[in-house]
Formats: sequence, structure tokens, C-alpha cells
Amino acid sequence: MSDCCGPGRGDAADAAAGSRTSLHIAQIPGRAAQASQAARVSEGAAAAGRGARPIGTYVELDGGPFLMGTDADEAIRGDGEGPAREVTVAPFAIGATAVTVAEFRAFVAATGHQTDAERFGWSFVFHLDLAADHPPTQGLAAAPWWRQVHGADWAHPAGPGSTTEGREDHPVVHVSRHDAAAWCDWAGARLPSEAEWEFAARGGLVGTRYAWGDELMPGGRHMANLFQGDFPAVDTGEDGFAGTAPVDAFPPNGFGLYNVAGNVWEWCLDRFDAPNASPGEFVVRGGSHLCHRSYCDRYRVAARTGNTPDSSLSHTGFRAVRDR
Ligand SMILES: [Ca+2]
Ligand SMILES: [Ca+2]
Repeated sequence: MSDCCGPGRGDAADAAAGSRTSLHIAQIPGRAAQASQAARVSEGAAAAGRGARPIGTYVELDGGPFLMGTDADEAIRGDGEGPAREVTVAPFAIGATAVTVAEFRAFVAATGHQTDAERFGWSFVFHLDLAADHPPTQGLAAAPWWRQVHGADWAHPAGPGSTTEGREDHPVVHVSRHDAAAWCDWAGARLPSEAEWEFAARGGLVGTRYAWGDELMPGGRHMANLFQGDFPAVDTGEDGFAGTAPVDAFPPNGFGLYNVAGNVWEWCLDRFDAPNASPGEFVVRGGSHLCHRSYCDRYRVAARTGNTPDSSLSHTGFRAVRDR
């Protein structure tokens, strides 16, 4: 993964070696700014709760040929976004939403699955997620907003003492690719191939920059859960959410998929084989709530990055696919 998108588990050595000096990041103002978002955040959550919800439903797609990748100037060459080429996918069904905390909880209750974050004893947490009185943590020299937090896992997303209360309909995070694949096995599903993911994310549109068209905010409307403010210090939550959002917040794309862009990165089946890749990485797609227009625009629908399959972070989850 690129440093801004998030480190891999092996980067913890860097964290351990480096970054007492980078602890200044924890003192950047931001906690107060986050608190002031509470009203808007709950408004967003209420809006997301209207009517029948798509959680746990799959969208059946016929597949076929489509234009994958991009040759656009804004493409990140080292990520291997191009060239744009015709790819054909077989019929498949894909989750309308990312897998939620509640859906992952059911799996753990049924199987006793222990996640990689639990096995290793830690996960990477974005610094603004940590409580103001959280004990000192170590960060990455190259991306000090990523903190190595002992005791962070899917059920304790900001470390010991934190809970998922009020977030049962948010995407599960701190799940490695191993964990995501295990959930899929249990649910009679699998991870999407990268081509399936992009076919579904494009929602029938051809060659557009985003999953909904070419304009980031058509009519001034936020279309995805991204980062507004001063990255990484202050997330103003202008789009309704500082941190993750319910999996069905924001309008769905043309195929009825929610939050393919933003909210959480989503694990795919394929190896990440681009110039920017590190050994052993697998593809993740879609960007997250930490993507900021000024800093990293990997919420574009052709954007991609990767991470090692044992890595887990507070902004990475998954959605599942079933064969038809
Ligand atoms: Ca946001
Ligand atoms: Ca996403």
C-alpha cells in the first residue's frame, strides 16, 4: 500500500524503530473539531436509516465485456491503473454493501474465528480515532497518522476500552484479507476478483472518473464518505461522517452498490502487481473515508492499491461475491 493509503503489518518494524519523534502528530488539534461534528454525524446516520435496508443483499449482475482501468492524466501510473482495456467477466452476484460489524459478529459467534489483529495483538488505527487520553502509541515515520495500537481489533476499533456500539451497521474494519476470506467461506461467498469489483463499481457507466460520473460533487452533493478538512489533522466531517459511515449511507451507484468509493478499502482476490507494489501484496479497491482530494484521490473508480494479506487497518473492510 502507498504510505498515505496505509501501511502493512510488516511496516510495524518501522513503527517500532522510528517514530517516537513522530508522536507530535497526536498533538495536532482535531479532537475538538471532531466533537463538533456530532450533530451532523447523527443527522447522517438518521438519514441512512430510512426504509428497507440493503445490508446482506446481493446484486445479480450479468457480467460481460467492460472497459477496465484508465488512461486519464490523473491516473497514478505506479499503481498500474492503465491501460484502459476491455475485460470480460462472467455473471456474478455482489454484496450491495460492505460486510457490516453485525455480519462479522455473527460469523465470530458461530465459528470462534480469531482475526489476524487478535493473533498479532495489534492493528493500525488512524490517529483521530484514538481517545484523547489513549496512552502513547508508535506511528510510521512516513505516515505518522497511522498508529500501531495494541488491543485494536474489529470489536475494539480504537483499542482496549473502545467498542462498536452504535456502529453495528458500519463496515467491519481491522480485518485482514485472511479474515475477509474466512467470513466469505462461512457465508457461502468469496472475495471479488478485481475485474468483478471494478465492473460492479462502475455501475454500467463507461470510462467515468467516479462510480457516479465525472464530477466529484454533482450539484454540490457529497456522493461518498471521504475526508474533508486538513489531512491528517482535522476531519471536518462535512459529508456527514468523520470516520466510517453506515454501509448504506450515500446514494448507490447504477447497479445498486453502496459506498464502492470511500468509507472503507475493500479486499480483492488478485495479487497487486504494479510498480508501486511491495512483495506479497493483494489488491484493495475503492478508497476510504481517509481519502482527501488534496492528498490522495484514490476514490476514483480506476484507482487501486494493495496490502499484505495479514494486514489490518481501521479503514479497510470487504464486500463479498457469489457465483451465479
Ligand atoms: Ca467523511
Ligand atoms: Ca469502499
